[in-house]
Amino acid sequence: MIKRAILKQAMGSAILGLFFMVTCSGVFLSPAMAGAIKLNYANFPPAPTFPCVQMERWKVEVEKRTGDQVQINTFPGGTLLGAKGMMDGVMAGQADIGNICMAYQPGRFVVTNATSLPLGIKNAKTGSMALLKLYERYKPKAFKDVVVLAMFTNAPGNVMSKVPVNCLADMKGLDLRASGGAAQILKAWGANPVGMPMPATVEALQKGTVKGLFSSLEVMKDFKFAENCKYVTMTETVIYPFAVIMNKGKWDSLPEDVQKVMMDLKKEQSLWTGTYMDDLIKRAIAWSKESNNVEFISLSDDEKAQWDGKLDFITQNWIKGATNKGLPAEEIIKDIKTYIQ
Ligand code: 3IO
Repeated sequence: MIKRAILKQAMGSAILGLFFMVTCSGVFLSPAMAGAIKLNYANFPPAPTFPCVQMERWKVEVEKRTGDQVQINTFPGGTLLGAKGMMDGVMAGQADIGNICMAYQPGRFVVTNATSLPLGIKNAKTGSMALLKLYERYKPKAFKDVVVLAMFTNAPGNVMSKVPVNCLADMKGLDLRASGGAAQILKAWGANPVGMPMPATVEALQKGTVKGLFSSLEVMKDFKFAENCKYVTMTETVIYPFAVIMNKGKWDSLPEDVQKVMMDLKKEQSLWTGTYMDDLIKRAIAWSKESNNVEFISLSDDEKAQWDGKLDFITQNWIKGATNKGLPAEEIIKDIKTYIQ
């Protein structure tokens, strides 16, 4: 008993001594200490997918450019926040930083979701730059309680399916997964849109709840959809806008030099991600052909004109809705068209 008490006391003073050594040497107090600022960054899809690849790239750049003052802890795969709770979760401080896909809450991000109208965005690089410009120009209210760290889009969507789709007639009643505004597009083409975030699609395809999906083709590789979907019909229609956002209170607590590093990275990161995505699409197409013998179906000019012609009303409807909400809808569309030229 006595021995133990002595041991306890000795340990206690050793810890106390260590505490003084550390505090007196200033290690506890210096804000420039490595990793002194810790930020949690939440993401909803699995680690190998592009939203998480760009997250890891951002982490590395921020840690490097702040001289390791900042340590970013990343949480892919919905381990901290999921697809639908991302925006509110970051606003509430459950994560400091989060990556949102705006299509999952179409009514919430009216202005930025205009980039997902069928306006002819050709690739992710163009889409990403147009989206960021649109955001900077209109500073939509939806983002007033957060700080935007980057914005980017995926590449234009195509139909990935278990059955070949050669013409509009083949789309009739086909259960295809899509989210946000893309559901309207699939409906206009005669298909039956089934809404769910991307990560839920893996099981839906395996179980047969859906016969395919409509999105950018990198998912053929990153989610291994090529194992289920042996056909791709090249429609090259519409992108999804994404944003990386930070909790406002957390932002305000950061030193100015750290804030500057992040703001200087905003456009660069957006461009990096768009470029990464476009390259990834090329690799995913090659991989799908080589490893899974996927057949790529292109539409004739006549057929493509028919598909495109079914979508004109979508932008018109958006303009009506946005105008009713008091937004300069015509101007927003005109701006996007200019940005993507
Ligand atoms: C997406 C979301 C998470 C991971 C990879 C992705 N590629 C494209 C999307 C956008 C999306 O959710 C969708 O509905 O196509």
